[in-house]
Amino acid sequence: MRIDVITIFPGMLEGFLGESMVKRARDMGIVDLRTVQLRDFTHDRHRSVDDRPYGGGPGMVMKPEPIFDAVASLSAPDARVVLMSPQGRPFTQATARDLAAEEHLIFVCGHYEGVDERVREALVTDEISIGDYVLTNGVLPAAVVIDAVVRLLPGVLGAGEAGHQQESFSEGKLEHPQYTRPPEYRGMRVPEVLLSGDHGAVEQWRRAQSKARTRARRPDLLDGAD
Ligand code: JCQ
Repeated sequence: MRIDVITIFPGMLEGFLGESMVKRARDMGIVDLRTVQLRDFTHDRHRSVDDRPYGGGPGMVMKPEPIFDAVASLSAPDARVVLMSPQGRPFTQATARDLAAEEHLIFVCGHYEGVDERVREALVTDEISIGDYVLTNGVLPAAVVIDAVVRLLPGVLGAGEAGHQQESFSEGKLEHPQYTRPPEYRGMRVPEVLLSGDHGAVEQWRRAQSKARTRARRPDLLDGAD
């Protein structure tokens, strides 16, 4: 998969990408990930990527020309062009699976008060939000989406980790509690059933725990959403 990220803060993304599982995927040649400096597509002396809003008001708006030119420089007519913004459709595991099936993703990271609406009209194919809060720019949201997508690409997770994808959110429920050694720590015992060796009983216990935890913390998931 090819991923391009258009931003005025490429260093923010490179820091994350140089450490995470995404680095492993890059080293293995599974993902070809590049950052594109938006300021390289400006034409004025100050390399401006934003300007004052027509109609007045506070804040600045991202200019259309550098964004259109940056995307055009990638000459990728078939790529999905993803705008990260609080106004987007909420990001879910289903969105991650959908994007993981693509050949080429281009992320446009917004800043300031927003982007000129013509970018949405004529360039962006997907507008995605990672949650109902406002950040200073779209780089961290893009990193979140990239992380969720890249771990789904074949070969990125180890054999042991891969089957795990089927559980939890993919099945629409929260994870059951997990324990490892020792069997007692500071007076807290691991539930007896997990030490019993009875795989059927363990499975039953985990299912019940998962359901109870989902009902308590995320009842919205039990209504069949995603
Ligand atoms: C993404 N949840 C929050 C901030 C404007 C495109 O316009 C803007 C983009 C941002 C950055 O993204 C977020 C965000 N999901 O803040 C303001």
